[in-house]
This record gives sequence, C-alpha cells and structure tokens, in this order.
Amino acid sequence: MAFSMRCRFLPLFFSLISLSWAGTVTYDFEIGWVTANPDGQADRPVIGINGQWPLPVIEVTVGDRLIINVLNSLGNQSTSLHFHGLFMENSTHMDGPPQVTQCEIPSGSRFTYDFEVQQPGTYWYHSHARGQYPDGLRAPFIVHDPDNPYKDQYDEEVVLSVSDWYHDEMPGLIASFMSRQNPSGAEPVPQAALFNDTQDLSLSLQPGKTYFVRMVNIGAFAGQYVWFEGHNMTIVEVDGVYTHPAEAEMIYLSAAQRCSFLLTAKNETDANFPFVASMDTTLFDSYPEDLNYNVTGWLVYDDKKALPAPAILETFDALFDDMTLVPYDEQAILPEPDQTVTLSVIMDNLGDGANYAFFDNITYTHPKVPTLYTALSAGSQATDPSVYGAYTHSFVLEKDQIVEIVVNNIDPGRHPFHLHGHNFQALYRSEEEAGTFEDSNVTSASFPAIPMRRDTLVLYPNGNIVLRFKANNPGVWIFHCHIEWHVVSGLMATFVEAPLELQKTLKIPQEHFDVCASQGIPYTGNAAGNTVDLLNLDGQNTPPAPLPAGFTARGIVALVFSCISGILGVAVIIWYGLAGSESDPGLRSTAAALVAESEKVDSASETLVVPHDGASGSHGVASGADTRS
Ligand SMILES: *[C@@H]1O[C@H](CO)[C@@H](O)[C@H](O)[C@H]1NC(C)=O
Ligand SMILES: *[C@@H]1O[C@H](CO)[C@@H](O)[C@H](O)[C@H]1NC(C)=O
Ligand SMILES: *[C@@H]1O[C@H](CO)[C@@H](O)[C@H](O)[C@H]1NC(C)=O
Ligand SMILES: *[C@@H]1O[C@H](CO)[C@@H](O)[C@H](O)[C@H]1NC(C)=O
Ligand SMILES: *[C@@H]1O[C@H](CO)[C@@H](O)[C@H](O)[C@H]1NC(C)=O
Ligand SMILES: *[C@@H]1O[C@H](CO)[C@@H](O)[C@H](O)[C@H]1NC(C)=O
Ligand SMILES: *[C@@H]1O[C@H](CO)[C@@H](O)[C@H](O)[C@H]1NC(C)=O
Ligand SMILES: *[C@@H]1O[C@H](CO)[C@@H](O)[C@H](O)[C@H]1NC(C)=O
Ligand SMILES: [Cu+2]
Repeated sequence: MAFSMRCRFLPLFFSLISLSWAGTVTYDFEIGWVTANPDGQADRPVIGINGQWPLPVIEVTVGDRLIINVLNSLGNQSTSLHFHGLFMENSTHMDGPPQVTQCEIPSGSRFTYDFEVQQPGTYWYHSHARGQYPDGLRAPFIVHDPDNPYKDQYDEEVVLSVSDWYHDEMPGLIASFMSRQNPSGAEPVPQAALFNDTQDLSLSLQPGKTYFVRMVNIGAFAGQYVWFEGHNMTIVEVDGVYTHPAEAEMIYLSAAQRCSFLLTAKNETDANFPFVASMDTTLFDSYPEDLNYNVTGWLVYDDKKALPAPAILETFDALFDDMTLVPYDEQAILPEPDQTVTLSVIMDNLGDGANYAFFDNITYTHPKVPTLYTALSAGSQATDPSVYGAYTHSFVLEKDQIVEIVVNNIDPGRHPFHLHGHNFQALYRSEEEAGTFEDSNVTSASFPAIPMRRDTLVLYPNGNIVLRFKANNPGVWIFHCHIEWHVVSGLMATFVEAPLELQKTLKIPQEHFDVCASQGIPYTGNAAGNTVDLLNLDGQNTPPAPLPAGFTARGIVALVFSCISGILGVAVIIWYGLAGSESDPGLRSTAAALVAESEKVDSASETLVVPHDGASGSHGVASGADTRS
C-alpha cells in the first residue's frame, strides 16, 4: 500500500517517524495571542496558531490518522480543542470539552490530539473551553474524499467560512452577559460579519467551471442567510452528510452548521456578482442603528470590471428548508426508540441575579471529575446516571440502543442544537410557536421514511424538534446549543454511551491525567470526586441557589426597577452574598465562576446592586432589562 504523507508545520525528522500504513497527518499548533483586524474597524487581540490568524484549515483524507501537538502559549488562559462533527470513534477522550472528556490544557502545557478520521466532509475545529472560540480559536476542518459521489461534477473545491465578529474579548463579554446587571440574559451583539475572516472577499471564477463550495459558519451566535446573486446553489452535503442534489437560491447556516454546494460559473465574463451573508437579527435583543449586519463578497469573472453593490432584499422568503434534504445514502428512518429523552429549553434567573439556560430544571454545571473519567472509574455503577452528578444532566445509553431526543423550546429564541459523537436523523421540526411536541398532533407515522441527517439543527422559537440516533459509538458525548452564550449559561446535557464497553476498550494516555494532576483536578470517582461511595455526591459543584420562593425571572427584573426597593435591596444583597461565598470558583461552572469574577471586577460598585435612587451608573440593570420587552 502506498504511503500517503501530508505533513505540515513539522520538522522532517518527525515526519520520518510518523510513517504508517494509512496516511498520518501531523500538525504542531502553538496557540498564542496575535493582533488582527478582520473587519477593518478595530485592532484586537485574537487567539492565533503558530503566530498566525486566520488559523490554518485542517485538511485530511478519509482514513487518515490525525495528530495535533498542541502547546498552549496563551500565558493567561487554559484551552482545549474540539473537532466539530467528527464521530471520534474509539477516541472519545480526544473530543475536547473540558470536564467532559479531558481536563483543560493550562498555559505552558502540551497536549496531543491523536485520532483516526473515518468520515468525509466539511467540519471545523474550535476551542471548547471557557466560551473562548469567538476570540479567534476556530477554523474549518476538511476531510477529502476520493469517493466523493459528486467528484465528476466539479472542477475545484473552495472553502468559505462565515462568522460574526466581536471587538471585545470573551472573558469581559461573558462577565457582563452572566451578571446581575443583565437579568434578561440579553446576548452581546456582534459588531460585524465576516467571510473567510475578512470582508469584501473576492472569489475568482473561471467561466463555465463548477465549484464545490464548502461553507462553514464558525461564528459564536448569529445564524447567517447566504445568497449569491445571479447564481443558484446545488446543495450536495450538510454537516458531513452527502445529500441528493437540491437547488437553493438562499440558505441559512446557524452557528456551527456547514453546507457544501455546487456553484456553476456563467459562460460570460461581462459582469461580476455580489454574494452576501446577512446575520439573523431576530437573535439580537437590540442592536445599534449603525450596525452593518451584512457582509459582502464578489464572484469575480473579470477583475477589471466593477464590483456591484448587492441588491437590497425585502424578505428572506427564498430560503431553502434543510428539513427537505434527502441523504445520498438514503438511510431509512431508525426504528422506534428504546429510550426517549425529552428536554425543555428554559431561560431563568438564579439567586445571583444572572440569567441561566436550563434543560428542564438543570443548568449544566461542570463536575469536579471529567465525566469520562467517572465513567471509567465507577465500575459497574457507571451505568447509574447519579454518579455523574445532578448538574451534568447525564443520560446513560446502552450500546446500540435507538435514542430519540425531543426538544421543546419554552423560549422565544432560535437555538441550534448540536450532538457530539454522532449525527442524528432530524425527524421533525415544528414551525415557530407550535408549543411542545407532546401537545401537538404529530405522530411518528408522519416522520419521513428517509430523514435528513446532520449534527446541528435549528430549533425555532417556542417550537419543537425530534431527533433520533443509534448509540453505536461508546463515549461521553454532550448535547448543547451551539450559541456560545448559551453554552456558557448552561444549555447542555450529557450522554454517557455504553460506559461498561468503554471500561473494556478505552486506554487514556498518561498525558491526559498529568494535565489534570498539574491543576489539582481529580480524575477518579464520581462527579464530586468521591472514590469510596459513588452514590454520595456531597460536595459536587452546584449552580447558584434558586431565587427565593415567590421571585420569578420577571420578578427580579421588576424588582430592580422598583423604587420601593429598600427592603428588597437588602434581600438581593444577601443572595449575592450567599452566591459569592461559594467555594473555589475553579470548581464551579464556567458561568458561575465568571459571575464570581465579574463580582470581583465590579466589587467597587457592589452597593449599586439595586438602583433605588436611579444612580446605578452606566452599566446598571436597566441597560440589560430594557432590551427584551
Ligand atoms: C490575556 O492576554 C491577552 C494578550 O495580552 C490580552 O489581550 C487578554 O486581555 C488577556 N486575557 C485575560 C483574561 O487576562
Ligand atoms: C473501534 O473499535 C472497534 C472494536 O475494537 C473496531 O471494531 C472498530 O473498527 C474501531 N473503529 C475505528 C473507526 O477505528
Ligand atoms: C478561504 O480561506 C481558505 C483558507 O485560507 C482558502 O483555502 C480559501 O480559498 C478561501 N476562500 C476564498 C473564497 O477565498
Ligand atoms: C434559481 O432557482 C430559482 C427557483 O428555482 C429559479 O427561479 C431561478 O431562475 C434560478 N436562477 C438561476 C440563475 O438558475
Ligand atoms: C455554458 O456553455 C456550455 C457549452 O456550450 C453549455 O453546456 C452550458 O450549459 C453553458 N452554461 C450556462 C450556465 O449557460
Ligand atoms: C442587509 O441586507 C438585507 C438583505 O438585502 C437588507 O434588507 C438590509 O437592509 C441590509 N442591512 C444593512 C444594514 O445594510
Ligand atoms: C429536577 O426534576 C426532577 C423531576 O422532578 C427531580 O427528580 C430532580 O431532582 C430535579 N433536579 C434538580 C437538580 O433539581
Ligand atoms: C390538531 O388536530 C386538530 C383536529 O384535527 C386541529 O384542529 C388542530 O389544528 C391540530 N393541531 C395541530 C398543531 O396540528
Ligand atoms: Cu441557544
């Protein structure tokens, strides 16, 4: 068998020892700060790789082994990498989310990601730590396919990312988002949209040629409407799943979704054409008048000709509905489920005054021990979900079970839901405002015989979705909204899939445990780190306490506006006092820890918790509360 070697950023001697029968692709990634200004409006620090930003696109071929040698040189932040959409079969420990499948990589430390890639398609990689990827640590990940069923129908491949962009760094944005000054949970609104980490991008086309365009939304928050004037797209892949060709004038890509399409150039070169991505402003609680939420690029046939401004569209009615896609392999609907997991999306305030995201009554809070390590060290009790703690929202799946996930949106926002380790059949998506799936007339009889499959699906406001997958990939896989703000605020659940199988087959490299040990993070026992009595969760990490009885989410908003709030103000300060007295922030959820950090940051203004006298300063509660009504 021929050697297939594609090595980058790599000294020659290393490539000589990385020979293997399948191809091995090795990247050395030194992660560190660099300065960038992709929208031309503001220089800012971004997280680069090997001193560069935009980041390198990872490229492998189906069947390759990929080795990424990470060195965290950020100096002031831990990190981790996730490979979005890859199944990570037999390598769940390389999936990336901290306190789920590994410990964070502290600054100054190394960590090696090493796994085989057995699926073709368009993916991306990003930090899964600390709400960090919008600071720049995200880029496409392409798996080339010698057997691409469309290979005879195009001439060239093009990678095209789209994203939102913030001028401020995430730690500060998260602190103000997860704060009592923002009780309505209004998400920070981006300052710009980008194509390929820039604006005014040119894509040179040769007349008559067809391009296989791989689009990836690597953004933090905004879904994007995308269209090419004068050209239709023929969709052939979504989220790594080839589809039957489907013609579209306009597509919508939520954060984390991908779409590949054939784009055929005209035969004439007498004009150039704009293409546009327009951020979905329905996600924004408010935005400044002067925000340009569109980004434009051009299909350039003749670089001496003008680059025309895009036409203004009145509606997005031409939008293609991804639920109508049919996978190329025509995989039939999976049988009726062995286990159904029903989750309701709820936004609510906790006793610290910040707004949290819940699946039912649980806002995700990191366990003290990464869930995978609990699964590996819990013996036969690994099949009891309680060992993973009450706030990881863990469901234990048996090998090869058919699992159905029903998500009911009790929130007026759109949420793109993503499952690690699998893609899912998207059996049903209601319209907006349809209520819960249980209260609808829809039955499994109306599900399509060949459902669309992808790994990230948009749930509409106050609507519902039904997903199905087969638990054929032992591992610990999270299910979460891919709006990074909602990851931070806890919209996440955990599937512990075939833990006894994992105990038999998985060997964790010593380096992974060393990274935990160096930070004092335990790596055996239950979610509380108890190795003796696995059912005793005393000391597990918990979210902040609930609001005292009688106070609702809206209540706290009303409360802070109240002028007769002298007594209540004292009460609020007491709740904050309690929240602030919790133990080591490092052991609490990201959100709670960041709230704690924001409390430190603005401790000078601690007495301004309740603006009884209206003198709460420019970042008072009112600025957060008035954005949603
Ligand atoms: C970390 O360092 C970078 C680069 O100097 C800086 O921009 C950033 O604000 C720092 N972040 C934190 C959380 O200290
Ligand atoms: C994973 O491991 C199983 C059992 O050892 C093996 O059958 C399967 O081929 C492996 N999958 C991959 C992608 O390596
Ligand atoms: C976008 O960036 C990628 C990676 O640098 C590059 O391969 C691709 O050609 C760019 N796309 C366009 C349309 O310029
Ligand atoms: C694109 O598709 C629409 C709807 O099918 C059709 O009306 C239009 O003519 C097509 N445009 C091009 C450039 O093929
Ligand atoms: C371009 O010309 C070729 C060859 O004449 C023809 O087959 C094709 O349909 C034309 N393409 C378009 C978009 O008109
Ligand atoms: C963005 O594009 C949309 C669609 O063409 C248009 O309706 C809107 O006015 C544009 N917004 C700005 C700020 O240019
Ligand atoms: C959530 O509700 C369920 C069902 O009522 C209950 O068993 C569980 O203890 C609750 N969990 C938390 C963390 O409150
Ligand atoms: C359910 O069925 C009833 C009776 O056929 C109908 O009136 C109602 O509109 C249906 N509801 C939905 C959500 O389809
Ligand atoms: Cu969300």
